[in-house]
Parts: sequence; structure tokens; C-alpha cells
Amino acid sequence: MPAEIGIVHLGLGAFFRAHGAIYVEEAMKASGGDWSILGVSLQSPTMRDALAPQGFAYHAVEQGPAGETVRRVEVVRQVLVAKEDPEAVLAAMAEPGVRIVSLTVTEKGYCHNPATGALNPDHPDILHDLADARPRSAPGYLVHALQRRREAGVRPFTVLCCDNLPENGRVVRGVVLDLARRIDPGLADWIAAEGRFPSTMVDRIVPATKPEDIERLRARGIEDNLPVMHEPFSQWVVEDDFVDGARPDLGAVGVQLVQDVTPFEHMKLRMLNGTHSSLAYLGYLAGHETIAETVADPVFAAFVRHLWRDEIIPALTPPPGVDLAAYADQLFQRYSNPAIRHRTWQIAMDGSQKLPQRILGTLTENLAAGRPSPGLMLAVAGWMRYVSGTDEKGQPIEVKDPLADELRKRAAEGVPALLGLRAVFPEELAEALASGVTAAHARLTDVGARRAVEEISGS
Ligand code: CS2
Repeated sequence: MPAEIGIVHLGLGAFFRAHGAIYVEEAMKASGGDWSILGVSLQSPTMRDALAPQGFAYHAVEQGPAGETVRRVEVVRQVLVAKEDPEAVLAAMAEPGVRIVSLTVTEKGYCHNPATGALNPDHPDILHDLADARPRSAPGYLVHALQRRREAGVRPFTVLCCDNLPENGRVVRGVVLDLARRIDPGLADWIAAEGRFPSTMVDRIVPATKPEDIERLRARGIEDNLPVMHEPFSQWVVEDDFVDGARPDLGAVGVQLVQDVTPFEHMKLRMLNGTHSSLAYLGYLAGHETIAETVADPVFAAFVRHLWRDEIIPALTPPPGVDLAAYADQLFQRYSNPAIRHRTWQIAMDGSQKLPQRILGTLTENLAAGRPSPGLMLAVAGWMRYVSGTDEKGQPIEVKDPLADELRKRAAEGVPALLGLRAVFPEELAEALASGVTAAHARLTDVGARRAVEEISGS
């Protein structure tokens, strides 16, 4: 392993390469430190195979309305594929020079119950990781690597979650401690006392790289097997709570280091991701391919503004110094960026894991406050239509979700069956949503997504 590795990143995908990796590279340029990154793909060799021939360097392409800016990123020094060689990954994570293990393994990668945030002890990968010291799951890697460090008398690494989960540090801490306790209670106590799991809010729109992106770069004389495309905007808010204070100088490169990240997370998850998912399901059903295309449709533009103003912002406490109406305006500009081709289908993925923190939290609070939420109810109904696997023209939808089979089965039985899915809808919420979501679902079926959206925003 290259000597200057300070960070192991689990789940090396487009998002981290266009966000965290760039911040870390800039922090090293600004203030030095051995913070180079060893990336890990848990399953697929695609990333390693694409990056290895180019020495793991890649290009990050900023796509603004006025054109593209290309930067070469060299901070990733090695990529391992966990499935091929779990031992090499654990050995890297146990190296004393590694002080941070960061993660972007997507919502489903934490093997937790999305409705409660607690470890799902029946998850097949968790059952495997309890029985076998060669892990499969991200929590399994964290626990087994921390166990090695403890046995070797090495300080724990900081676990830096960069996924879109509410209070993501606390969720990962809970999952890790629960799993560790089932393996060795002494280990769990050590992690609880010495480990650190700062919560973070991460934000940058990074659509999947398409073959035409690679071709466009090639035409400019830039060869790259897997570049990343991203919008100009970027934000990272991090709780400044690292083991022994060891971290890159993130504050020097625009990362906001704060005591409490919760208000930032709520704002971002509900205002950005909540509307992203709403636009993804309803936009897809209305035949829109990308988010930019969806908000260029005046009916959807009015709808998303209605969601922010009347349904989402009233339930939020703004982070210090933030004007939520201005934040909404900025989001609208970002969504409208025509250079970013972010497919509704991509965002629609894994809805069962996303809905609780993106939409259901707001709905719960609005119900308690007696505030109507017809738009968010319609978004939930849109998800229900979407996961049925058939669109408004009778064409099949390729539904990607860890619960896809279960969802399709329940969708065929109707709204109450889907609301009965306890991993997504707590019982009380399901009861409170029943009449509103059933009515919204009926409108979707009767008049189609675009018209149903128009009825809400009144445009
Ligand atoms: C999107 C996010 O795919 C999705 O679910 O909502 O990836 C979104 O683009 C990012 O969170 C923006 O920071």
C-alpha cells in the first residue's frame, strides 16, 4: 500500500470522486498531510479496472450552463475490490497510518431498517458477517477492521459517513456498535468510548457518467476510461469530531466544520433530496427523462416551488444564517442547469431506502401540526405507481430497489398493502396517510401524473 494513504474510502463511486476526493486533494495542496485515498469497491471490479490503467487518476468535469471545466484528480492512489480480496481491504483499514474510513455505500449499504435507523439483524450480509471474519457488508468491514486495530493496540479510525442519511454519523455508530456487540461486547465498549462518527451533510449533483461524456472528452484529446461529471455547486458540512483531531485541513478549502450538522442535514435531505425524489417519480411517470427537463415543464416548476414554500420549509428549522427561501431559489437554478443530464430513473432508484428521510419526516411533522401536504402525498402515491413496474402507457419500468419484488407484489394489492410495509412506514404514519395517499393514487390513475401535479400547484 502506498505510504501516504491516510483515508480508506468504502464505496468509491462517482459521487465521492466528484466531491470528497476533490476536497481532500485541495486540503493537501493547501496544508499538506498524508491523506491520499485508497478506494474500495465492495462488489464490482468496474472502477478498479477502469482506473488502474491510468494510475487511478481521473478527470472531474464541471458542467455549468456556460460550458465545461476539466480538472485532473490524483488523490486516489489505489483501488481494491472487497469481494475479490477481503483480507487486503481489512489489512489496509488496520494500517496505523489510516486515520479515517469514509463511506459512500448508498442508503441500503448500512443494512439498517430505514424507518428506525437501527441495524437489521436479519439482513443476509449481516448474518454472514456474524459467522465469518471475511465480511461482505460495510458495517462488517468497519467492525472487523476496528477489532484488528484494537487487538494490535492501534487507535481507531474516524468513521466518516458521506451518505444521504439523517444524522448519518449517529446511524452508522448505532449500526456498528450493535454489530460489534454481537461479536465481542468488549470491542463494542472500546468503539463506543474511543471511536468517532461525525455526521456530515454532503451536496453536489453528480449524474452517472454516460458513454457520450467519455466520447466528448476524447474529442478534446482527454483519454479517461471513467471520468466524473458534476455541477459547479458543492457543499460539505462536517461535525468537527475526529479521533485525536486527525483530519485533512478541510476548513482551508471551504468545508464547514460545525458542532451540530443536524439542521443542515434536514434542510438538504428534505429540500433537495425530497423534491428530487418527488420530481423523479412524478416526472418519470409524466414522461420526463431528466430533472432539468422536468423543471422546464411549467407545471412541475410550479409544483416544486409549491412543495418548498407550502409543505417543506414550514416544517424546517433553518441552520444558522441560512435563508431557506433563497436556498430554494438556488436549488431551482441548480435543477435547471441544462448541462447536467440527471435522469429521473437514476434518482428513482432505491426509493424504499430514501423515502423516510426525504419525504416521510416532513409528512409526519405536517400531520402533527395540522398542515396539509397534498404535494408530498402525491409524491408518495407517485412512488407507489412507479414501483408497480408499469408506466402510464403500459410500458415496463425497470425498478431498482432492494425490495423491488416485495414492492411489485404489494403494489398489485393496492395502497394499503404498500402502506403496510413497516420497513418504510411506521404504523401510526401509515394510518394517518391512508386516506390522503389513496386519494392521490386514484387521481394519478385517473388523470395521469402531469394533470395530477397541475391540480396541486394550480398552474
Ligand atoms: C439524488 C442525489 O440520486 C439521488 O437520489 O437525489 O444523489 C442528489 O443528487 C445528491 O444528494 C445531491 O447532493
